[in-house]
Amino acid sequence: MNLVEERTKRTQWFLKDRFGMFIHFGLYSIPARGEWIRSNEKMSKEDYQIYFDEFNPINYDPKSWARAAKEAGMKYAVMTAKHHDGFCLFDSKFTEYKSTNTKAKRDLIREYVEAFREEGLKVGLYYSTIDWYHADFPHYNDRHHPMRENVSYKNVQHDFQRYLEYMHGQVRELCTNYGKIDILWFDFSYDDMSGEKWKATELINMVRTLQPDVIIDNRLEASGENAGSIRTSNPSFFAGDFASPEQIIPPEGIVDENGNSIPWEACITMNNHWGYCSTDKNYKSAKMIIRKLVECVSKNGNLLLNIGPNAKGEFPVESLNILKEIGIWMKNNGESIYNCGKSELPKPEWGYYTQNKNNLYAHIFEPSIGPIGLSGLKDKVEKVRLLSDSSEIRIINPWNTLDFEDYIFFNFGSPEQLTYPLPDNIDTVVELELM
Ligand code: H57
Repeated sequence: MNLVEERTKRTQWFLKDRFGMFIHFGLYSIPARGEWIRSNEKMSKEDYQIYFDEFNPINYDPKSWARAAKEAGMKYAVMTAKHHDGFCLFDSKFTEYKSTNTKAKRDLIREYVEAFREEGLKVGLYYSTIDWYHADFPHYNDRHHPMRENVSYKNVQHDFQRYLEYMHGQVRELCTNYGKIDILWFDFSYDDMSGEKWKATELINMVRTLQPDVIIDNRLEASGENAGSIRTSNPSFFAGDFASPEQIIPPEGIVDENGNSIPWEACITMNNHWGYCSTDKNYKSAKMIIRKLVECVSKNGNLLLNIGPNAKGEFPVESLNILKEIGIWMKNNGESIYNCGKSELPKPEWGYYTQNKNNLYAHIFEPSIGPIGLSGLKDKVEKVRLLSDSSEIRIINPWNTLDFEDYIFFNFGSPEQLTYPLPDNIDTVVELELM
């Protein structure tokens, strides 16, 4: 098998599951101004140390997180084992800067993987290649580093090889001590901090030996398009298994240079921060998120929806409410998401199609004043049902219209009431069984 075939095989479950939870949790949950606070506010190690000294998420209960994820219809999760600030939520023997050395005294990652697996969810780990704590990570003049303009650090030497040993050692721990890991989510590469600079071939060889089936994102490689060589027909060994567009749903999905779809996952925040931000109440509505999930699937993509738990280790109440609302819709309509992907039909004006073999799902976003037209389906439809309750929807001939070649029309309500409107809704899903 070549690399592309291996990727296709490994990502099969991922493309079926479609919907996952991202969790950004760490010391930055305490200042509650987002996970980039140390860099944004150019904080020294000492400035940031107060959060390490204080860290004690007394209500950390990943079982309740796992239940919330499962009830929302999510099938997998990815949690920050280490973010850019270098703080480890797992018991690494390579550092003192870890949750087991805080007041919490717990290996938060161990509890997370156990809790999520118990709920039947697949587990992923986020590991930051960037590290603002480790003394051997380049700091001066690095455009992201908190100490980038601190003159007292100007002449401090670093030994990048030593950092790489640290990074590889920690990835080895994560791949050895926590059972089967389903996703590794590296973040990120830029400029020449990319690919073999991370000793990526060696790293991925090790990962594949320890976790043969794990799927890996595409961020060990830098690229303007955020996709690296994964889009070529000859991807590098460390190109990754899926592309990871951040805070964007690519207009046409993501295809390789031959136009074939490649696995991708849009990661999206609920408000405007990954890490908990107490003042950011700018939450997307459940309706919008559901529609964005549909859009991803209609373009052969996944959605990884983020939660930023607070310093107590709790999901923000706004996030919980949104998850609940999503869960209600998913319970009734999940069939149009799981195992589904892009339809060959062009995007309809009233919403999106998703498709699973002979089952075509019409996601109707736009309220309608009357019969809804679907092109390209004349004499191709066996039966039509409302997905949420399996009630019959009959194909009708709208009165007093020109004969639209190749269109079918259906209506909600009785066929005599030809103007029965479809109310404004989250997403009314109509299942069409194709011949
Ligand atoms: O963990 C979340 C998310 C999943 N990725 C992290 C965020 O904390 C952010 C990654 N952002 C990358 C970034 C931000 C500024 C520029 C890159 C050109 C190349 C690199 C830069 C400019 Fe910088």
